[in-house]
Amino acid sequence: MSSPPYLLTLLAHIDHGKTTFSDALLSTLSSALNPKSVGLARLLDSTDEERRRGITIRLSHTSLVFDPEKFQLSNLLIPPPKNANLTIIDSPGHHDFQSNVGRALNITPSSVLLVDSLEGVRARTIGVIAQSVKVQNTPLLVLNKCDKNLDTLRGTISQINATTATLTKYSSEQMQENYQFKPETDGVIFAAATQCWGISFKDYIRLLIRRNNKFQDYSNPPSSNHNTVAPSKINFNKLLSMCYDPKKIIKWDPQANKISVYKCEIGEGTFDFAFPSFVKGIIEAPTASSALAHLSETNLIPRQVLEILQSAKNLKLGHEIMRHLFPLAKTTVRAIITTFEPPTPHSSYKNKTYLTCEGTRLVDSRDVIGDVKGEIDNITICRVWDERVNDGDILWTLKEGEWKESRVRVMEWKENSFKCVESVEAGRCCGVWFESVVNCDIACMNRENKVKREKPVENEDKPISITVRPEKEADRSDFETALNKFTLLEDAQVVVTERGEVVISSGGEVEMENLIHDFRELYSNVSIIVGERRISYRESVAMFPNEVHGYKAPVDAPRKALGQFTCTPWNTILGDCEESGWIVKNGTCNCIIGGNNVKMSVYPRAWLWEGDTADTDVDEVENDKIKFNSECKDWAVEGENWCGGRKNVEFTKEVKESLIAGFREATKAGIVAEEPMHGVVVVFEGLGVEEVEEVEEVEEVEGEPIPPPPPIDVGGHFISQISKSIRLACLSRPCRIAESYVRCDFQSGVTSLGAVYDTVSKRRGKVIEEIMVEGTEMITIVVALPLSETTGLTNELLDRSSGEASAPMMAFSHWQLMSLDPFWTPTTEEEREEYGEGLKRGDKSTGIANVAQGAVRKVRRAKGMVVEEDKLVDGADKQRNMKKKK
Ligand SMILES: Nc1nc2c(ncn2[C@@H]2O[C@H](COP(=O)(O)OP(=O)(O)OP(=O)(O)O)[C@@H](O)[C@H]2O)c(=O)[nH]1
Ligand SMILES: [Mg+2]
Repeated sequence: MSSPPYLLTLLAHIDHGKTTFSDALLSTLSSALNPKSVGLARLLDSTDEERRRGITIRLSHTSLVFDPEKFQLSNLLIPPPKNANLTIIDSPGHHDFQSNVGRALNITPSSVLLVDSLEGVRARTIGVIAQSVKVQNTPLLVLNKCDKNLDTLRGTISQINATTATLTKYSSEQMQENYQFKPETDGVIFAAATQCWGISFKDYIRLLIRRNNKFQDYSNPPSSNHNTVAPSKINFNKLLSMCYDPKKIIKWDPQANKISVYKCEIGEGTFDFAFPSFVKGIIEAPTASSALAHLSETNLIPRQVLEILQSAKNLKLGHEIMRHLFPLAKTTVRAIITTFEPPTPHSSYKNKTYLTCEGTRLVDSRDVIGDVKGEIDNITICRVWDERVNDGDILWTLKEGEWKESRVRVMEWKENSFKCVESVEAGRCCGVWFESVVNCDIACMNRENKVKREKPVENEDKPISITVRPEKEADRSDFETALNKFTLLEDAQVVVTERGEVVISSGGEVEMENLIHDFRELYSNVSIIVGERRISYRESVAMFPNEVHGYKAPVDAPRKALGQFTCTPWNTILGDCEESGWIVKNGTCNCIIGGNNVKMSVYPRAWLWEGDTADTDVDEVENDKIKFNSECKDWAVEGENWCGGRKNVEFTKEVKESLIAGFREATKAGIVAEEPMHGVVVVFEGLGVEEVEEVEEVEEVEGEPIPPPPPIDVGGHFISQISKSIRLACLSRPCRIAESYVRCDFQSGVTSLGAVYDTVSKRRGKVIEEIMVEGTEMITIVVALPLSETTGLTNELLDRSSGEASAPMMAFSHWQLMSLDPFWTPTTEEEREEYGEGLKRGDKSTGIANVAQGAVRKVRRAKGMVVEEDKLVDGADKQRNMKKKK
């Protein structure tokens, strides 16, 4: 029986070599693969789609058992368990599938961060580090593709450390420490996954020292600057840190039998020069014998080892020698054992295997058939990560930080319902019913194996949506069954709108394409029609440019603003508003609902949208919160919206609850295009009973108490009216639309830069960074681009750069407010002169490129809402009736 596994997730930007790395481990630790097939077999990319695209889409894992003695690792400070088990999960590097990475991270305490040593930190490298920081998942660092580059190791590590430092800025000191990679430890590996070798800098120093077996204890630090010191006096750790010093070079002097430390110029130190040239001497040698000659010159490899290598006839290249001397699996295993705590053996669970599930969603018991129906109320959909889970096992479950033991029943989805099964194998999805908890976060055999987690995995943004429907209406019931299954087992977000439309959302175009492909191929046996791509926006309000810029908010100038397009809910509210005499002005609304007079104000949280990047200044958010708290009672937060009541006003519990309910309803769907509202603060100023003119004077009779005022009716009508008045108050502020931005990261040759920048600026993109890739003519370009402008970007870049630009890697970056007013029409004399009286469409064809208006129209049209398009035909010729000549 194998021991509990070291569980690790492989993390990296796309194509940095995760799947190849797992191939390399498989080739050494199992007999599944020949080293020559590493990188070609890609065993963990098993689905057809993954093989066709050459990228990882689904999480897949493999469990490897290794014998520490075989690797001569049993003499380590922390002895590894015998027959240790290493379970690695290969995750996708493509941004669209980032939620899969989050799921893997949530069930593994540690990870391996791979970075291409030449490309360095890329968009998804930042993304995966952020995801890993969120769940406090400690990583090892593997600088991969060292066969291509060994010249910029220091720079790449500094770049990675700078990135992790920024991302752990607000974490504990321990976390900040864990995320600083030190090349002088075993936790940083320099590897060539395709060649199956991996060496740590410490390995190289070990060679230096092991040159003479007498040098085992190094206690005193040497003095630098040409002083030669006996190695026996050197403290190993001190020595390592000296070796990393760019101004010192350390050499073994065979004649004097001493280690000498010399002062040197930057870039000539041990780490920057001696170590890379040692490796290069081997791998760049044209033949195995010249590589061996280099090794014997360096005098670092014991003669016996060299002789063994010389006699091995099958060695053709230096890479093969590297693989023999420093097998990647061994370096990795050593790094894992020395960096991570050993998994606790679960001796109390003899005869039972290790299991981890990941709870995702609840299913109603109506979906279950079989003998268990009566006792089952909720089923959690789980994925089994290791070995198998048996029906009736007792598992440890974690929910809201609390561990609890619970018996489980396991079932599999078969023909539209869950059926109990005896056991479920690793890698499979299943339904699990927990006897004593509902929807736990994770479940496993041994709770000590799990690290504590502060937050659940992030709720990823899925900005791209499309609608699907069955081709024939008669197939709807089959379609819905398929959809049900799809929702349960795939990582898609599926929403059925009020209009009955089925909307599938995803993180990007590739994920969407893949989801639709899977839905068609695996789930739905009826033909489906896929609608147009839909992008979500957010709605907000801006500050008061009214007085400053002569701005007229729609409420103050209904006709002009509405000339642009009909905004149905607005009209309805306006009607109500006129009838009931609500006073709406500059973000406040004073309304009378059922005899109550409610006053509220709406403020924009303007800072939320300031700046071009996602990193909102946390201090500023805090300041705003303090300001809000000093004047108001903080009641509720809904997304990025806040609501509260004035401090000096008392609201009863029922009134407060109804006001919050109204606020929630109003912010769920904004007034302009029913998109969610963001960055809005609603303050309830007061509530009173309206003074009605003909109120009977209540005569005060001496001695009798004054009758209390009539109770305030705070039912459904009150809530909906509050919601309407909040939306109306929002509309009396300048309305704004926010769009989501992606960070695109690609490379281009210098010659095609002009065409590339032209493409980017045409799509309203902004260049954030340009970095020359060292030793090449290529430039890495990072741009922020609105998501709506990314359709077809890859092809356009390729076309315009004649194939020189690489396909852009996109990752969600931030939401940004459009400065344009979607209600804008020419009002001043000059504007009318320039743009004319006529109504203009919100697109570029008419001279006014009002992107905000265009976006609103698009969303409204997609949602089936009324859109009053420009009916005027500018400069149209007189229409003629074409009579057919007989
Ligand atoms: N030269 C060199 N190429 C490598 C190395 N490791 C991987 N590659 C190549 O890099 C490419 C991508 O490797 P993969 O293993 O598919 O990368 P991945 O990180 O799994 O990619 P995704 O799953 O799509 O995120 C392949 O063409 C590999 O052959 C390496 O050590 N050296
Ligand atoms: Mg892969």
